[in-house]
Amino acid sequence: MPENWIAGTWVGAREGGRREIRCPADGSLVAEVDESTAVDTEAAIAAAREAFDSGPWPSTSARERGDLLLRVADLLERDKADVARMESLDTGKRLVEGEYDVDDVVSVFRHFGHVADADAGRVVDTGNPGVVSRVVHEPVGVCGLISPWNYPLLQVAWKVAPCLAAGNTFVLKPSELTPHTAIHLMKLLDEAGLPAGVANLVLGSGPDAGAPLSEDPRVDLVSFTGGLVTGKRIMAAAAGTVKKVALELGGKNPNVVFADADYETALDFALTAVFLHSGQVCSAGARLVVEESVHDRFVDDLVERAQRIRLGGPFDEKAETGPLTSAAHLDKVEAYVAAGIAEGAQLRCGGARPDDPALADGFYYLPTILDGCTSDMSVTQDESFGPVLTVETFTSEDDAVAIANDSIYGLAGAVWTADAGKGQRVAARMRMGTVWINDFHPYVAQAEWGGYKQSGIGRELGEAGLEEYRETKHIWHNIAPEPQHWFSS
Ligand code: TXE
Repeated sequence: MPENWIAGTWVGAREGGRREIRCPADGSLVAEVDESTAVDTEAAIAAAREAFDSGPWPSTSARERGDLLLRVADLLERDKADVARMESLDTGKRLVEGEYDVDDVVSVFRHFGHVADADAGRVVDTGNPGVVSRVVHEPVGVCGLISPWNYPLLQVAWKVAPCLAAGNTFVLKPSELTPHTAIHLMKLLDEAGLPAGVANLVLGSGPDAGAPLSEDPRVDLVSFTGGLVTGKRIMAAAAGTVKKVALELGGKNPNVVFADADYETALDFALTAVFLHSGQVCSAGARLVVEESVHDRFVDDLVERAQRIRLGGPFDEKAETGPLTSAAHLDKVEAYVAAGIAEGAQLRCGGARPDDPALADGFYYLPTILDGCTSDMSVTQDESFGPVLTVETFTSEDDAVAIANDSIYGLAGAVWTADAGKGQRVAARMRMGTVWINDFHPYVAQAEWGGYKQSGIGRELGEAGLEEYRETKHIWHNIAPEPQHWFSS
């Protein structure tokens, strides 16, 4: 079956390309899918344009659109087992994590389903009884949605659900590494009753299938989640036609641990913060900033526990985390660690691929801790997106804040302390879109998510998540027009 979904029909890549999707856990072939090029994306853009300009979707009521999203949430729950399995095969992540991800996806569709009609605009008091003045929300138009491979369907849901809630049409280009759940989502949108041409999907690489979404004048908005370098490229390309741009570009997220924190809990969460999904999480707590007085014990204990983390594939019930997504990504993480050691970081554990023959065909990398780091090293500044923790120390609250903020990124961070006042003070000074106090990673669809500084532009989820996909118009209605006689002639 062809895998591009364009104008309500499954079509193959016009130039006939195919791509093998292999499970990163063992290299096994999952499937072959279409590998599209710009011609396919242009056809998808044309379909989305036509559906926006002439189709019924943009003018359906916001409640109808919300109801459709709620139906999609129900369908995803129905298909949870299959969707989780697809996600785990494409990403190599543990099946249980694939299942958690589907639950999160459902909550995102429900959130935007509920809020779709929550804000119909407002009436403005002009002081003039002859005028009715309203501020209304309208869809932006055709949206280009480009998503990554770490949480494939969740990242898609964060874009697709608000995009549809606001009445837009879209072309989705998921990561070429993990296309299956996006394909399935198109089937569910169709089953839920979405008109043809509103949702369009093209599979393929970023430079070929993705690039037209930030260049084509028929696209009004481009929303991208991925790496900083690609994000800058997309923003520059979008400038040519002044598209609306939404970017989520990851981070180098500090996890600040004060000596008075609940020791065991802070230790446990410091591990999850960075080693969950082998560090392939935009909010990964990859930068431990720990108070000097507890540093030695804390890092010794972290190393001891990190060395016991069990690696394995999606269906290995003993596994605690999985592989990296690709050979290229594994190479990148290895080079990052080598650069850190060359800069003077002290390798405390990991720093290599595992020697277990059962893992030899997967892209595994051992949980790695680099101690003795400073803010001027590349390892504390650059995102590795792998299972690599850097450790820095501080001696005062001001020092902790300065180190935590010494980054071009500003996506997320955490502070651990038993002193509630200190927690609030430090959190208020941390320049990040999300700060956890005595926690790491949780998010809810009702609260905004997004980055300060070079971590991105705009907000996903929450109320502002819908704003990204809406234009706001002021309609001034003079209900008693009369000549003004401004000019006497
Ligand atoms: O991402 P890319 P890559 C970070 C992480 C990782 C780095 C690179 O540090 O090591 O990014 O990963 C599409 N026009 N994050 O190379 O290139 C591409 O096809 C249009 C953080 O895998 O950013 C895919 O669909 N599209 C992150 C998507 O962009 C283009 C999640 C992401 O790919 C394109 C993943 C182009 N010119 C990686 N080039 C997060 N924020 O969560 C590529 N793409």
